[in-house]
Amino acid sequence: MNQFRRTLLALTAASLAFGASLAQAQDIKPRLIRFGYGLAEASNQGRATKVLAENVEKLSGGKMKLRAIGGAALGPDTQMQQALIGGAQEMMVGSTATLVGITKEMALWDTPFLINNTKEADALLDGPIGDKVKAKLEEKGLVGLVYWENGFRNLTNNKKPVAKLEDLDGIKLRVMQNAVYLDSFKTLGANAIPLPYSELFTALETKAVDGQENPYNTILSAKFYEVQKYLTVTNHVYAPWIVLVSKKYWDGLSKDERAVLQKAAAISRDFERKDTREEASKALGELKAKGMQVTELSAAETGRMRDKLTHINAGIATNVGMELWNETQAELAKIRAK
Ligand code: TF8
Repeated sequence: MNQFRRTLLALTAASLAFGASLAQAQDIKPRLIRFGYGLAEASNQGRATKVLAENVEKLSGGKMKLRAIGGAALGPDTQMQQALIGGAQEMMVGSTATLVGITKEMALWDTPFLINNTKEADALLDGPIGDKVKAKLEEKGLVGLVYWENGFRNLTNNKKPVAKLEDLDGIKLRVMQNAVYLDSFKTLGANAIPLPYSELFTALETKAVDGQENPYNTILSAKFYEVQKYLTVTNHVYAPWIVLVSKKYWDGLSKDERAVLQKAAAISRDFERKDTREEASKALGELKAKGMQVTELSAAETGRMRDKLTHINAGIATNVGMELWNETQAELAKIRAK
């Protein structure tokens, strides 16, 4: 063996030993994490969950395993949140809107037309305001890791094309279990009915409700186009998802184990937003191809809708606190000026 090869071998052996000792130095135990989510496996939520699981496993040297349980098999968002608080389940991803009963500050993200585009969304959610709202979860027994994108919500129904506000009159519209959504759509004239997501498809299919609102991605992946004829492009609110950990579980993890979850969550967030945006950019065309009749709201009608909904902002501001509300407006002004 020549000198070069001998040196190379010695170096490789040294670096292997170093790597192994690093892995051992890390305080990571074998862990099984049950991670629940509401959408189907073949959805943006399901795909990002897979990326999260892969990275938890990789970053922990195979010691930590995330078992993904989709399709609301562990119950709707609100039920999983309680399971996390009680320590019966370790992790989940779900809507911030369904968290408002636990942490009132989450209602900030329900504000109609608060966020205009994805650049604003990322800057606001990943900045000081997003952190502040997330931090409020801890006193309630939850740890918020990252925000994923659910997206801009649009309206579908099976009764008639909705081209103006008055068309909403009498439409039985499923909304999330959230007071702001309920008030918003009542204000707009719909007969708003709160239902958990897990009951939505059946409710549409059996005509218990006429319509619903969700981002294009979900209308597509949940096959709402099979039971909904009309889609109106409203973009009335940007809705985030949030990745949560049970605080009880979190408190029992080592620093290294927490770092694994944090790092993997950040990777999953970046993947999820990119994936969701790519899908959303193509989804409208696909929904049309599936037979949905699409109505674009005129600027004047969008303006009327905005004006009507401005009335509920005062209520949201009171609920989340005037200070947080004002800070949010200031932060948005800063983001928009950039
Ligand atoms: C809804 C939401 C859903 C989420 C999901 C189950 O309409 O948009 O995407 O709750 O996590 O309920």
